[in-house]
Amino acid sequence: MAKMRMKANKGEPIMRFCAIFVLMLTVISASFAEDRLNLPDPLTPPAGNKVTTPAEWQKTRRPEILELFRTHVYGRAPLGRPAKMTFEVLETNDKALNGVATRKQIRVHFTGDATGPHMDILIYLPNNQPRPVKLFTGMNFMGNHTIHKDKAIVLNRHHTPWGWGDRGTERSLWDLDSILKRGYGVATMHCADVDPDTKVDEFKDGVHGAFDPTHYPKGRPDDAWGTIGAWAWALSRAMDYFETDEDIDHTKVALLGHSRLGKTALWAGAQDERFSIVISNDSGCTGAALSRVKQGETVAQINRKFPHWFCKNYKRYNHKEDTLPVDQHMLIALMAPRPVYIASATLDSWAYPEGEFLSGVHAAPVYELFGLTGYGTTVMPPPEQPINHGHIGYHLRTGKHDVTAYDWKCFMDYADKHWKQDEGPQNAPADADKPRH
Ligand code: GTR
Repeated sequence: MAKMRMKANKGEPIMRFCAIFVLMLTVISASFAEDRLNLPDPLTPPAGNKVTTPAEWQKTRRPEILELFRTHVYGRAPLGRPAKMTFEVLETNDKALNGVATRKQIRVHFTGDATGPHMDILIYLPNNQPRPVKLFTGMNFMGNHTIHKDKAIVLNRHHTPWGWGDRGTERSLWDLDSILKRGYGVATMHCADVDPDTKVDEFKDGVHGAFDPTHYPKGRPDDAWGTIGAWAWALSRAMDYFETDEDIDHTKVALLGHSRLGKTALWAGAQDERFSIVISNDSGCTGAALSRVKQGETVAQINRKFPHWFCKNYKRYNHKEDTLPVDQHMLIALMAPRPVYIASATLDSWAYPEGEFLSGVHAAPVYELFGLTGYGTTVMPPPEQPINHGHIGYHLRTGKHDVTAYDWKCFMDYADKHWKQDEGPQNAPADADKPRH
């Protein structure tokens, strides 16, 4: 044990050096790239005048940008909330995790048919908090049963191309105990319940299989929803459930996701304004990172490797990022005026931290339209120095592509700040409005 610790200490300065070196390279190459960026202005339509009021943004420009993302990038979901969708309570137990939490497991029957596609929502609410509870929600990669060793979690056997996880194997990504300790609930669902993330099924299974055929009698259109579109749609169905649960404060739900599920969280948060805070962790290309920067993963690379993630139209922009009518800062801007948070990791050059940071910089004018501050700076902060006072937050963590306890701490600090601000001064005496002498 002592030996191991010594080894770790020796390696630490090297790791730190590598991280700083990679960061410096990133910053140098990005500032070079930024000079040449020709980003579309989120506030100015191609044919028309610059939007100057929040009302104009909400009424015309915001829907227009959403439509551009639907048509050219993520595709169009054929429906919103299915009329026949039902929620089945599989379990409610207020003695979960040694009495610390209430665990609920809810099955969403998308078509209302128990033999049709369904998604299980696993929910933990801290018992020491008054109801309704504020919540962090997001999808998981390997099944609800992987986020904690709790044996009561319904085993999910939907396979993804990246395999099958045993109980608790992904628990480091969720830090459940700390989240509950800080008074927040967690709700998660397995992305493969919704769509299995493969290109070989030709959209025959998951929710595509259930909802596509009658809508696409002449074959799949070039702007039909892909896998990320389906996952994002399902997050809104989870929100449909939260609205029905009196133990959950559905006005204070933070939506987050890591990597491909970070792209998903951003797309879901952009479309569905019921999510109060949206958080992207290492979401990279077609997530938070600007495509025109052309560093890290590019549009052509992502389309080649994951042709099923986005709509067919998106392939037209392979090696032609400059012709896209949008870039990812406009996706970030679609969260306005809600707080949005972007997280990167120093060694995650594939997701390109500088490109992720820059989309927040260029989304700021939309927040300013609402009288709000974005980051409040255009300078990328060093690792472990979060920017979290404005309506766009950011941190860079030392290390690799991952979600760690440090990331969660930053997300919760950010939520504390914004949600407590909304509530006004804490513990104010009942007569706080009266003059005090
Ligand atoms: C990578 C992909 C990234 C990212 C990541 C993940 O292979 O190129 O865009 O989404 O997978 O989801 O883990």
